[in-house]
Amino acid sequence: MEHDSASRTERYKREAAEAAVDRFFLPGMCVGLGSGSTAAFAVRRLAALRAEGRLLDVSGVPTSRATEALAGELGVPLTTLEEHPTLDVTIDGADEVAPDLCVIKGGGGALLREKIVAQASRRVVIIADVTKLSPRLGTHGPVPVEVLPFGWHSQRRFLESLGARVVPRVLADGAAYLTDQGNRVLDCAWGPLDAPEVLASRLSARAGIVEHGLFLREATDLVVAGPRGVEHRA
Ligand code: ABF
Repeated sequence: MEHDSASRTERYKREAAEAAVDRFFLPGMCVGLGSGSTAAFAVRRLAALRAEGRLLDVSGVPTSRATEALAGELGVPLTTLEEHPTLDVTIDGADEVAPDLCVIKGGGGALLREKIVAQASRRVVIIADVTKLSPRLGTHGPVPVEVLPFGWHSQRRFLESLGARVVPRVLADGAAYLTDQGNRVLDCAWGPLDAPEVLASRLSARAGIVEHGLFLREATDLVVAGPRGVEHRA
């Protein structure tokens, strides 16, 4: 019996992840392993299938140290983009998904490696629970922006000049949150975005901004789970 919406959402995350692994991971593949709690269900599904003797020749490139640790703990074979510069498919989560499959990612802080792995993949399957769906990017939350520690106050000023409300990401104890690369993350709230492409190009052109969470061309598929079951969109 599910007592609250949180447990329902967790079930939807698991259902979307498992459906995506079952549909898109095939024997012999080199795959991208996303970060966050939804993507963790995908890693667990791959491990479960391996325990049944399936997909034993699938190896994965992790998009974060946390994913690397989880995969290692579960015995999922890992590889690197150096060994496999092109991946067959990546399965990863998102913070927000628009109807045109543009997504916001980075809530988990892994956006740089996630975008590198996504752009190295022939297919990028976003997995999400129905709460992540959004009519327009920016409706639900901020756009994470990864910046070098050198000069990050200038980036904050720049982002505010573009109209964002900028919140530097910190840990529970108030210390600066640092990505796996040792960079800072500025969570930038613009509200619903009129022209995400224009914003993305302005962010990409700024020296000191390492990456941003607007993934506008990466996703090829979406597997979303909710009260009406699991749906695949391409
Ligand atoms: C990663 O996990 C990030 O790109 C994204 O921000 C986050 C989503 O986390 P969760 O699946 O826990 O909601 O994919």
